[in-house]
Amino acid sequence: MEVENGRPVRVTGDPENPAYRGFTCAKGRQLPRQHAHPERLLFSQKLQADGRYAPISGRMAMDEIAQRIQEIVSEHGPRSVALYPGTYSGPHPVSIPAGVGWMLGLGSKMVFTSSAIDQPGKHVANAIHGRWLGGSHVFDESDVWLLVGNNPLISISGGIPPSNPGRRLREAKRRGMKLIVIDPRRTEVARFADVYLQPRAGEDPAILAAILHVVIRERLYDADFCSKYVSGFDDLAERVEEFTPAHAADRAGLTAEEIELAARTFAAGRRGCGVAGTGPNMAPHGNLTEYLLLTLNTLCGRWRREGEEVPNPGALLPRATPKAQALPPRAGWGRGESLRSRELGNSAAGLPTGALSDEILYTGEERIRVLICIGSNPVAAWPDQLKTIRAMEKLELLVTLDMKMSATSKFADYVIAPKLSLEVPGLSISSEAIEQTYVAHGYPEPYAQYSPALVDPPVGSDVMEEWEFFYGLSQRMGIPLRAYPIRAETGVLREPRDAFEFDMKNKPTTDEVFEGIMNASRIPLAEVRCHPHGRIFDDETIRVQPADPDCRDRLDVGNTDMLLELEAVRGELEGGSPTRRGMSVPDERERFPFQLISRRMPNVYNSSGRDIEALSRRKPYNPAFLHPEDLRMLGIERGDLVEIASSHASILGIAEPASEIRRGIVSMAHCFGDAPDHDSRVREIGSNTGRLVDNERDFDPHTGIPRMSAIPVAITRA
Ligand SMILES: Nc1nc2c(c(=O)[nH]1)N[C@H]1C(S)=C(S)[C@@H](COP(=O)(O)OP(=O)(O)OC[C@H]3O[C@@H](n4cnc5c(=O)[nH]c(N)nc54)[C@H](O)[C@@H]3O)O[C@H]1N2
Ligand SMILES: Nc1nc2c(c(=O)[nH]1)N[C@H]1C(S)=C(S)[C@@H](COP(=O)(O)OP(=O)(O)OC[C@H]3O[C@@H](n4cnc5c(=O)[nH]c(N)nc54)[C@H](O)[C@@H]3O)O[C@H]1N2
Ligand SMILES: [Mo]
Repeated sequence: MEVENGRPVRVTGDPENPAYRGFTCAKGRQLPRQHAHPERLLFSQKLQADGRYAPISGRMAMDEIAQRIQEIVSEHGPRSVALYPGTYSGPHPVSIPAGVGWMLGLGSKMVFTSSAIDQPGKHVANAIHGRWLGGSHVFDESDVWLLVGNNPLISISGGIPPSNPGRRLREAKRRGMKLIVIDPRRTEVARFADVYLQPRAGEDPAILAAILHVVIRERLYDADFCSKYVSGFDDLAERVEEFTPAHAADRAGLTAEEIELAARTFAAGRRGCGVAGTGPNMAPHGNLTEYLLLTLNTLCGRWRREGEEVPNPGALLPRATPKAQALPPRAGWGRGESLRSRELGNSAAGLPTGALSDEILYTGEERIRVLICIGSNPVAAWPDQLKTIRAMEKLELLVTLDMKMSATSKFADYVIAPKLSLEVPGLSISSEAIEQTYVAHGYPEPYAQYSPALVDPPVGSDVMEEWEFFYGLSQRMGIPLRAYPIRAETGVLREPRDAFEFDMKNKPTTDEVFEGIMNASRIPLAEVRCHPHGRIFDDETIRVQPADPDCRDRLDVGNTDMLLELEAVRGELEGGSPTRRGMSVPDERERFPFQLISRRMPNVYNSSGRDIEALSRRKPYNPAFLHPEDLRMLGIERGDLVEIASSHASILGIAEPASEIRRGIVSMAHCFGDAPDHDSRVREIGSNTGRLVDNERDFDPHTGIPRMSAIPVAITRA
């Protein structure tokens, strides 16, 4: 990064960085513009009686907020306070630990994260299937790879390592890796696929069950691994028997041969993994999709065995102590705290964020009255936007920590102006640690980097780091602050870390807090700091140890609830039985003949980036992408305004032909638009697909995530 007059001016890739090798993403390259954005908040804001906002010093904001929370808590108890960390808590490694630490100090467990409206099925499936303590195969060593509804070349988030996914994919193809992609849109990554399936949306459980059917019928599984380490095989085999390739093909609009080819190709590899993304997790039965994928990996024995080296023994993470054995299944849901407003509770994916607006709107005792948002944007991101807005209006206190007056901040009582990424020290820990919760995510090598704060905040501004806000609240409320280490749902075993106690008299620096929370890193932070370009710390070889002699634990591929859900999927289309929306499938398909699916666009990050001109130059809105033949059939042309209606609400969209999309599908990015007052600006800000989502229908009974992809919609000219 180049600095002129104390301000960042240019970001370019670092060819000397051994993991990224010069790769950056467009959004990263525009950080200087984000930092200098005219709408960036240089002062915290307080809502005035007349509905306008006025600047307030950070200290005074913390005084007032602490006092208000104390009043509400003394009347209604700590449970009335909720915290919602979103995607921009990720780049700031201390912000979630400090926010959660403050909540626990306060005595509230009401922490809701964006994970529960992202890929909650991953957490649930990993819990009930169990985890393999030797870890998974990684992309760079594999000869087959399956992607189900993710697009890592654009999302740069999972499925292919985030450090230069394009180069890694090209190298893998050159090595002869076979890539299988299942996605209703022929995505950027699907162009590299050896086997590409373009199904109707929402049929992933049936397709994966049929792939398992073929793997079992043709005995393509790893019988030795299954006999030693797996339970539930016979129940699974019995359940998938009726999921013939012909049945799945019929529902998903594929051919049986395509599904058979995908199954045989996947099973023929020696090393590999199947990974799903947000698409199928937001479509119904996300837990089941993730569970069937883990089951497929397990049947094919795609786990590291005794004596094999682990590719990433940890850098900022503690040292791996992998073992060739299963961590037995645990409860996927029903884990402690429950909502008052709905029959939903804490699952392996945390509390049900998809239902948080109900918990705020609830009229009984113990509702949520205070919400603190860290780097998150409920009005843009939560399912059912109109209900979310009602919830924001009902809160007694809404505080956001946000760099601008986001769609949510416009409803806030206080908006705390934060320091931005280049103004604070940074660590690569969040991309490393994700390996602990998700299979085949994170860095495939022991890479780590520390970067110091590179510039000061703008002269005259009053901004703070997210953790400083929670530290300030804790001080004022007289509660100790502790940062807890990431609690691993554990991909490979690791040495434990200790919680870090903040000194509540002498405020630590961010660097001191980093030292404190990285207290058990395999590579000491001081050593990581000596390598300004980042480094792959491949100095140590750690191999998977033999299983404990008396270990009988097994991975479970026959979970009763999942097999019952699969049975229900089998029955869904039969005899015109009513869907959970109260309509038979044929009736619904007639009234709402299209399926709206989720996607990500290259130059935005959820609700961030679309206001940076260099990023949105070509299109500041989120087009409604449709197959050209569908547009012709509807009499709609490129750029026409269309109305997209679900059974719940309707939004405007701007039509854009895209021949890579399956017919009958409309593909549209989320987190665009704003509250309804701004709808007439659809050509400048796009529209909010979350408004189409009904968060009380077709929701997952365990994580609460509603149907946010594969939504039945009707499309007409507006
Ligand atoms: N319909 C539909 N809904 C979806 C999805 C979908 O595919 N379809 N995707 C879901 C997914 S996967 C997710 S993760 C959620 C995202 O949900 P959220 O995390 O709630 O939403 P974001 O838009 O990512 O919010 C980021 C906020 O951080 C602010 N920000 C930017 N930089 C900084 C910073 O440095 N510090 C601070 N404090 N704030 C900053 C931005 O201005 C923005 O308001 O949305 C979910 N919602
Ligand atoms: N450029 C950019 N990058 C991002 C983000 C962003 O907003 N922009 N957001 C970040 C966040 S918060 C996240 S969680 C990750 C997500 O990362 P990914 O999961 O890779 O997200 P997408 O690129 O949206 O890929 C989802 C794919 O699912 C497909 N799909 C939709 N419905 C279905 C279905 O029912 N079945 C199947 N098989 N496929 C379906 C869509 O066509 C799409 O190609 O990306 C992160 N990276
Ligand atoms: Mo996400």
